[in-house]
Amino acid sequence: MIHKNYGKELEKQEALLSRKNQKSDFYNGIYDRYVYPVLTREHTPLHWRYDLNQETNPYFMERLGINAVMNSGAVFMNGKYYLVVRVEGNDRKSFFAVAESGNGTEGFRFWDYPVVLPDTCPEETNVYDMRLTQHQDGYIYGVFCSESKDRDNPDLSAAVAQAGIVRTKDLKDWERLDNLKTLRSPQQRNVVLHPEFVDGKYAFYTRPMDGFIETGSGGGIGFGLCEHIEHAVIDEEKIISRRIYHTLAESKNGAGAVPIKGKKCWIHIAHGVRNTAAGLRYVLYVFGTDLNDPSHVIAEPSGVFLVPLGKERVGDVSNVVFTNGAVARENGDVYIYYASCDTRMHVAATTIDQLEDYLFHTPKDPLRSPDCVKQRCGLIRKNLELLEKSENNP
Ligand code: BGC
Ligand code: BMA
Repeated sequence: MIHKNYGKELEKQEALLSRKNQKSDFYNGIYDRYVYPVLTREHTPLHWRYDLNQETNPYFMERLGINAVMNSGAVFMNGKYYLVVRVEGNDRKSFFAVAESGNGTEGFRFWDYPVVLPDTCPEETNVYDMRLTQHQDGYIYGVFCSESKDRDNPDLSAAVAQAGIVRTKDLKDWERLDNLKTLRSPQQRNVVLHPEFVDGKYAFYTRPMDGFIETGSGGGIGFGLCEHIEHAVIDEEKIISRRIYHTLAESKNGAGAVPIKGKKCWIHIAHGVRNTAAGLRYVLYVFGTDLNDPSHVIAEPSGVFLVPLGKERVGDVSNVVFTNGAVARENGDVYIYYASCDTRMHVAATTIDQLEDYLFHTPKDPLRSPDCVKQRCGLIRKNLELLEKSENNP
C-alpha cells in the first residue's frame, strides 16, 4: 500500500514544479536574473528518495536523500530545453539526470530515472559537471569529470581528475568512449568539446593542472586538437585564457558552457577562482575568440560577469557560482544555467547581441589600480559632460 503521506508531499512538490518564474528586478543591462532557482533538491522526484510503501517505510522516511542539484550541461532539442544535472546524493556521490522544460526558465521536471552511464572504469569514484556539446558530427557529446582515488598518494584526500567522454543522440542511450588523454597534463577538470571541427579535428578546451586542486604550473584554459574522438589524445595544449595575478582568475580558471557561435566571435562563459580568507571564490567571466580560430582570443572584457548575490551566496560551498551549460536559440536568445554554492540551479537570460556588445565594449582590465582610476575617470568625465550639455539644452 502506498503511504498516506505520499499524496500530501506530492501535492507540495507539484506546487513547486508548476510555479511560474519571472525576471527579478536585478539590473545591469547585460542579462536578467530570475526570481526563483530553476532546480533545487526539492525538485527531484519523490520516488527517487522515499520508499513509498507503507509496510516497508512506516514513517515515510527519505531512504536515499538527495543533497543538492547543480552544475548542469544544457541543450535545446525538439523544441525543449534539457539540462543534464549533477545530482548529489546524501552519500556525496554525484550522478547525472535529465530535467526538461518547455520554456527554459520554469517548469523543469526530472525524467523518471537518472542517466545510467556505462560503468567502464572500476577505479572511478565520482562523476560530475557534464558539458553537453551538440557536435557537427551529429552526436551529442557529454564531457565530464571522472574522479578516482590517487592510490599512489598516502593522503586520504588525494585524487585524480580525468575527462570522461560519452555520446548520445537522445539523452537516453549513452555510449562511453575512452577518457581523454592529455599527454602533457596529469590531471584534467572542466574539459569542454568545441561544437565544430577545427582543421578537420575534434577540438577541446582543457584545464591543465599539476594536482587535484592546485593548477600549479597550469597557466589557464588550454586548447588542443585530436584526430579521433573514440580514443581522444591531445599532445599540445595551448593556453588561451591565462590566470593573471590580482584578477578574478588568479588561482584557477576553467571553461564553462560550450562556446556559443555569435556574429563576431565565439562566446565563452568561463569561471575564475581566487583565494580569500573565506575560501575559494568562484565567479563567471566571459571572453570571445575568433570565429575562424576558436583558440585566438579577440575580446577580453575586464572583470567579473556574474557573481553570487544575496541568497545565491549561501550553500554547501559558499561564495560559488559555476556554469557548464547555456542554450543559444536561433533568434539570438541565450539562457545561461548556473549553479550557486554547489547547491541549486539558476538561469540568467540575455541575447547574443547583448553578449557581443558586452564583449567588445567593456574596457579591458588595466591590471593596476592607478590605471583603473584613470579608466573610470575617463567614463565619469564623458558622462558629466553629456549631462551638463543636456541640462543646458533640455
Ligand atoms: C568535488 C567537486 C570539486 C572538486 C575540487 C570534487 O571532489 O566533487 O565539486 O570541484 O572536488 O574541489
Ligand atoms: C570545482 C568544480 C565544481 C564546483 C566547484 C566549487 O572545482 O569543478 O564541481 O562547483 O569546484 O566547489
